[in-house]
Amino acid sequence: MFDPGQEAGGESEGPAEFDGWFDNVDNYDGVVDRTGEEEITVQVGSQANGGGFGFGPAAVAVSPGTTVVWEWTGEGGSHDVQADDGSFASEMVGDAGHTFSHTFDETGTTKYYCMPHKTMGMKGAVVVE
Ligand SMILES: [Cu+2]
Repeated sequence: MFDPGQEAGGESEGPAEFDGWFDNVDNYDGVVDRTGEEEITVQVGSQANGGGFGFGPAAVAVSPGTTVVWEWTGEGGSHDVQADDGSFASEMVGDAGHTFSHTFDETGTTKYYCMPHKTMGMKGAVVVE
């Protein structure tokens, strides 16, 4: 029979709900507040998840209208940035200094990941509030 194990309870440490999205993301350290800025930068290929396989920071909060610029570190091989809901997708590249940007106009949470390293924990989220 199915064993529910230790799943009872739950975390409620903030307004953002990620439904386990960050369970295997070892550089997730809460939602970093970057609200009130027109443009912010998130690193692609931060040291995490056993190598250069993280987004840094993994989760950020921004204000509506903010442009998020993902900047490749050149670590961890080739990466991409793909919205879990399909709302944006970058090309797959490995070059340090490459950038991809997306402007978030609507409030809500957008999860995203790197396709080749998703199962390793290369995942992030942008919370627009
Ligand atoms: Cu990657």
